[in-house]
Amino acid sequence: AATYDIAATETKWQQVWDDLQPFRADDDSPREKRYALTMFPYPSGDLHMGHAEVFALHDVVARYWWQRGYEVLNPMGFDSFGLPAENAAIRNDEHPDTYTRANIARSIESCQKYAASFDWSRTFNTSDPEYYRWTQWLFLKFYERGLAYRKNSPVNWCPQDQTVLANEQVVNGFCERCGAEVTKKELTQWYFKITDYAQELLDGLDELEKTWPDRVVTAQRNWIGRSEGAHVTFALHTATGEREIEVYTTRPDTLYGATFMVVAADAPLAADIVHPDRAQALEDYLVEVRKASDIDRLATDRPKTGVDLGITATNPVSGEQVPVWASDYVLADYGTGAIMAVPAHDQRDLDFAKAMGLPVRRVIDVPGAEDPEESGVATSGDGAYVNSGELDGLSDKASGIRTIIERLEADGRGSGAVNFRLRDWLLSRQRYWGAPIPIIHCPVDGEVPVPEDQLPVTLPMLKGADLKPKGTSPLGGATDWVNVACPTCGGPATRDTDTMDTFVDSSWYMFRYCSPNDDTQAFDTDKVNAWMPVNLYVGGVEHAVLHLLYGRFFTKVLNDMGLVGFREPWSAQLNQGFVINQGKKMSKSLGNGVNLGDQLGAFGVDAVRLTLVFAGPPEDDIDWANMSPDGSLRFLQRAWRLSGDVTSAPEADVATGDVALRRTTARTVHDAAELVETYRFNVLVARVMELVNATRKAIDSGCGPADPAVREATETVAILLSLVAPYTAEEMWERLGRNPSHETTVARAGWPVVDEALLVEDTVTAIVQVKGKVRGRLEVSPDISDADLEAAAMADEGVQRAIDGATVRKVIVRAPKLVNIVV
Ligand code: ANZ
Repeated sequence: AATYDIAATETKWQQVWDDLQPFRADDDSPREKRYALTMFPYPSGDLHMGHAEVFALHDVVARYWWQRGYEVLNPMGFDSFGLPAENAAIRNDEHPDTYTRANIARSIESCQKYAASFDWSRTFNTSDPEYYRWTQWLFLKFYERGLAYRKNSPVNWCPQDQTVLANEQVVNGFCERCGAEVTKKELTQWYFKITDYAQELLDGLDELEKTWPDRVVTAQRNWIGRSEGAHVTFALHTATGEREIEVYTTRPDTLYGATFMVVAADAPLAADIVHPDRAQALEDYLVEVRKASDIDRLATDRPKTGVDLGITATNPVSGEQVPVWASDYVLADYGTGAIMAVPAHDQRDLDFAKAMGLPVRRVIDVPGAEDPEESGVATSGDGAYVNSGELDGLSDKASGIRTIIERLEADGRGSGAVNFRLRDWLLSRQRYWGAPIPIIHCPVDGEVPVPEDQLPVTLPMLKGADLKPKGTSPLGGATDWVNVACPTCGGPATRDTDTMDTFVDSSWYMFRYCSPNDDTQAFDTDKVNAWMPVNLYVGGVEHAVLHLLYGRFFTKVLNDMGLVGFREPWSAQLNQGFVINQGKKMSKSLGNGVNLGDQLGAFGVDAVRLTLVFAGPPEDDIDWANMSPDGSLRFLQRAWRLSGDVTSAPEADVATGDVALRRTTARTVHDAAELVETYRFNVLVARVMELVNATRKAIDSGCGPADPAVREATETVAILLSLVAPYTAEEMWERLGRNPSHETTVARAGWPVVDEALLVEDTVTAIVQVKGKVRGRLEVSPDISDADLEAAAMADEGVQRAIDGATVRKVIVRAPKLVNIVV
């Protein structure tokens, strides 16, 4: 059978597309706008199978929108600053700048060969000074608003990458980038005050829930972690005098059962209040604590450790004196860093009490539950309050909580409170490859922002310098760069030597694409408001609480600044699965990596794209070992052969064509739209395959190749395939005589127009009676109106013969089944 030459076809159409630039988004187009965005890659290598998958899926929607007549913004750039690119560069013994530029050039070429419908006229890299100038500008705007600040606190430290990390970058205790176990360090670092937006970030999810994947919404809700409870104040009796200590609890109703207190061992408070006799013990303990990750510290099954601080506190409702301990199971930066321990009803408190021999007092009598002190199992269920003063007699939690909060408020010892798990976003990094923080430290004036007209603060190249992570920023060694005059007093000052994390760069890139070459501002507000919010954002679920949370935060701040007209950047979202091989994630150590270039070489771009789209629902993982790109290629050749068989002219009147094939075509087009809009791209491919089969059958053993319905079906195949297999679609279009001199592209041909009437496939048989006898049967639409059915009955020849000129006295119509004519 005839086949087309893959390599020649790819070269030919790339040239045509280069000339035509069919996917340039025009800001001034009168068409309705759509913004299709896919997460931009880190240029730490060339494109791989994962990119091939996302770009193929994403392109179905972008190309569909073009065909439907929208003006589509589908940009692509590179998240070129940051650890992934920097680490890869260091491994390759190259400067990150040269290294990322080379990768970007290769990736663009690969994307173009891959026929991804990106608008390359809008591309940028986050490491371009023209871009990071505005990243720095935004930092300064946040700083002005009090949303960027520096503080000293225990922070996550990656011993491998030798830098601090945001909480969001610590995944189950390990570095999100390199997998090393994260430890804690006490450091002064820069933060964004994302916690100011905690409630709003949570509330926004109620709307996003309708169009975002559940797992992302749930991950964000849990990460923000809102809880309701109370702040309770305990009087503390230290060696140096009286002071107060506040705790956060979700169960203030268990206050009578608080038999001791625990302070986070690494909170400054612990060292402040410890009795001098116990200070050494605390210090020794701290050495151990610093090694543990937060995940370990919060684990319920971990043996409890701690130090008696040698002081007591007063329980504010019972007046009882309770001991105060320090332990690592209380986190320094959650709540107030101190807790009231209720061992009878909190498992970790009970484990601690048992380990340290502290008292346990039950305050809720949970029916059927054993005594926690004996069983070792804390009870958290509902029951009647006991040993609880004014609460005794009550038995529901809500009234218990309300009553105790009223009492605390009356006594001035506490109040109802809401707490969030979300922490401020630590953004500074002790690494080279990032946007320098535009702050100058002056011994006289303190922190001084770099004046806006001096932006960007250019990252010095430091060619030949050792950029390996050492725990402090390599920029510290660039003395000429570091030493500057203070913008305020002119005296000697130094630049901040930390750089911003990559996630800062990617928090606003979606705005920049709307006016990518504007050198007067970060982005053009009118253009941003015209294109955004993004209609569909396609990318990896691994960003659920990182990029996807940070970008939402930035958008809210920018809206507060009056720079964008909306508060959520991404209206709808789709997360693709992973491409795996032989049941496992591809990895060097397993040797199961699949090279994209090899696959493209063997089967061609279209077959690889089709395979990835056809594999299953987009969210599912694709095991490449179970795929058959050669099968995809055979299908594409089969589709292409149709275009050579069509013998009717493009002008042939399709209305005269074979009805059965026309119905199949109409139904396919109709369903295809819905399938794309509901992300069932694999089903779309299956339907195109069916249409190809039906057309082949019509040619070989049906109406024959000259029937205009065959042309209609084949042209429809070409247009639908343009969403998935752009090269094959172009070849077909050309062979069909639609684009003989390459002046257009099938990708912009427009969505096929079909006769809606052909969609009414199901008919019912209506019976027509004249004088009580069946005189006619009509095939009609199930939703035909009474009037139409009556008219159809009257027009029927057999019926007219039966009436035979007599006067019709009455017509009873029961659409769609019966017409009874009385004469
Ligand atoms: C007393 C109590 C009794 C508690 C009880 C629970 C059950 P969420 O829901 O996550 O906000 N807690 C408070 N601060 C803490 C910290 N810094 N480190 C570790 N644990 C901390 O959890 C709030 C509960 O977690 C608080 O309520 C406190 O224990 C603990 F039957 O207080 B509870």
